[in-house]
Formats: sequence, C-alpha cells, structure tokens
Amino acid sequence: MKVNEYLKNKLSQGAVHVTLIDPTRQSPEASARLAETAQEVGSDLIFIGGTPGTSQRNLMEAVDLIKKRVAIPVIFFPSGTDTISLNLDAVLYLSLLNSRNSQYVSGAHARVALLLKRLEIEVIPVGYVLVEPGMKLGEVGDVDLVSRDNFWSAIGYALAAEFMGMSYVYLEAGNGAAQPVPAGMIRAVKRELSIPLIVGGGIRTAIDARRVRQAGADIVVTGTVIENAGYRERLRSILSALKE
Ligand code: 1GP
Repeated sequence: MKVNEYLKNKLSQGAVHVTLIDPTRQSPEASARLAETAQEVGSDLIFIGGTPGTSQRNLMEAVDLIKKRVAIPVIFFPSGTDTISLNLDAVLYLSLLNSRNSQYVSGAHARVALLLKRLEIEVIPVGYVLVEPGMKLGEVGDVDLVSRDNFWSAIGYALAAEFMGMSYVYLEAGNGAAQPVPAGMIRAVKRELSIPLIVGGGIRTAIDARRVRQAGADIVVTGTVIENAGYRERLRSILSALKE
C-alpha cells in the first residue's frame, strides 16, 4: 500500500504518531532497535533523518536494518540532497515555506526531482513551517521564524501550503525545542485548514502530546524522547495519551 493511502487510512481512525530516528546519533543496529520499540508501543510511522551529516552508508544500513525489523512505513526526513536509500517507503518533500533561502523552499527540490521520479520513490509534499525557537534548523535554514504569538503568520503559511496543493502542513518548533508549538497556534491553524496538520518539536511527555492533539494536530512527531533513558515507558505514555 502506498504511504499516502496508509496515512489516510490511519488518519480516518484517529491521531497518528511518528517516531523520528536520527541515524547520526547511534549505530544502525541501535536505530533498528529504537524502531522496533516504536512499533511495539504503537507508533504508526518512522521518520528517519532530521539532521545534516548522515553518511550514505549510515543511512542505507540503518534503513535496511529497520525495514527488516518493522512493518510500519519508513519515511525519509531529508536534511539535504546528498543521501538517499532505495529501501525507503517514501520521502517527505518538505518545502520550508518561511526560509529566506530559496534552496530550502524549492531549489534543492528541483535538484532531486528527476532522480526521485526515476527511482520511483513515493514523495509526500509538505508545507513545512518553522515556529520559534526553531533550533538548529532556524539557523542553518535562514528562517524568518514564526513568533510564538503570531497566529496570523502561522495561519498564512499553512493556508499558503494548502492553496499551493501540498498534502500536509507541518508546524515545527525545532528538534530539541524546550516547548512544543503553542496549543493556541495549533488551534487557530487547524480552524482554517482543510488538509492534515503535522506537529513536531519539543513534545516530550504525555501531557504535551495530549495538548497538541486536543488543539488539533492530526499527526504528532516525537524525536528526542527516544534518545533519553526510560524512553520505552515515555513513548508508551505518549502513545496512550494520543490514542485514548
Ligand atoms: C520533529 O523536530 C521534531 O518534528 C522532533 O523534535 O526531537 O524535539 O521531539 P524533538
């Protein structure tokens, strides 16, 4: 089944949870173990990637091992255009809408478009909107961050993504952010949007996850949680908050 269909089907049943695994933080074997735990506690998808510096070998080995161990789809979360694996189920085609650098909006995308087509890899078009604090991506991506109290700006970018024909909007507070995107902002965006809303960054606890979900996130992404001790239980409680 195509990932887009799988996602539509999951979304029709309720909240979707994604575990983001950064393959640069551990060995491919350890990445695969994290993916197994994620699947076991009820995660619906794996995103792999996230930070620059992934080597081609590391990515390929991690994806190959993860694909051997889990049945849920494995989707590439690219941080550049220099690595790819043929074993991926899909690639997020993330346009960073509030970057001042056109490379992040559409330039890099144009460079890899034909390659992705020839490789017959499913692409998932996403309008990616970075909200304060934005973390590392805010700096490297030369982003005009949406400030946490500027709901109008968030709504504007989200609707722009919808009008441009993208399949999803992704509100991102940044990898390792101290707090998630504000609930009020998620609510304001969700009220205007007709396409599914992904929210990630800074979601560490069941309370965070519940708040983000209740505000209107359709898909909730967590990353850093699995890098800390006790992650299995933490992830389990996030999942039960989302699926209750
Ligand atoms: C995915 O960047 C996030 O949207 C992940 O952020 O590591 O803070 O969970 P965390």
